[in-house]
Amino acid sequence: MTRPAIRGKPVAMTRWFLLPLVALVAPASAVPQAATPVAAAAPRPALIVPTVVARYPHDSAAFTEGLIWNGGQLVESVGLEGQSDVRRVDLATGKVTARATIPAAQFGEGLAAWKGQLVSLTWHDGIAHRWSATSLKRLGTLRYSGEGWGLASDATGLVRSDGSATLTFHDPATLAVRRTLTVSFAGRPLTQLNELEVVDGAILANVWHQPFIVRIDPASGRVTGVIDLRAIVAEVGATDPEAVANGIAWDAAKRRLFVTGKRWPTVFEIRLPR
Ligand SMILES: [Ca+2]
Repeated sequence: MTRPAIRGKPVAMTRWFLLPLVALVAPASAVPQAATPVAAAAPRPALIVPTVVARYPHDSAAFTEGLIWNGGQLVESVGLEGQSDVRRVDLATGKVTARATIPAAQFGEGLAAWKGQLVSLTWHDGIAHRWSATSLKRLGTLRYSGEGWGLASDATGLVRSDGSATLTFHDPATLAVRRTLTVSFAGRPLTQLNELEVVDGAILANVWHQPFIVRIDPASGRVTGVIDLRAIVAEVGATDPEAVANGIAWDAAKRRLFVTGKRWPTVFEIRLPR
């Protein structure tokens, strides 16, 4: 591909941050030849190159839409109409130890835990399912407006993505909207935010169809870092264009970060540089 230019200069391949970040904010053909004043003034996010410290098996049929660490296991939300479920998964073996199915007409999406319960989204139905975290027994449903993509919990409630640059913070008991946040990358809104996880107060988000996880300041919405999954995506070697990175789980007790993707055969435990 033709290398785009930033601020009138050609992009050197050794300048790691330009091509991937340009790809995140706009198609290369749409990148202006000179940065806008807003973009020029915005701080450039840091590139974060993770180290893979362990690999675990993952169901290569699972269309991963949400991933969390809960009660000593992974819990995963799997999508597609007629195939959606929420499942508890043994990390070491990848075996499903409990499963709850989503109604066949619904497309399962993001998943988060809140006080002994799980909440899972659906893509277009505006229905969130509530489950017992331990048994996966269905406890009821809640309603929300808009699309459901990713979901995560922080100390105060739930945060949802919908494929746009907006994150919506919800009351965890009712899903009432508390506030919204526009996520910006180098001064521009960053869309396609997908699977979410809250790690040490920052929001991590997969960017759909990109081999990156962005780290978001929950107060300003600014992307402060980009976790580079390109080596992991290359290792997976998926040929299906929809087999994208879309699972992030954080084991806070052991400070382990797990990533996987749709139909990936592997869950990667990664470590970020300090
Ligand atoms: Ca997650």
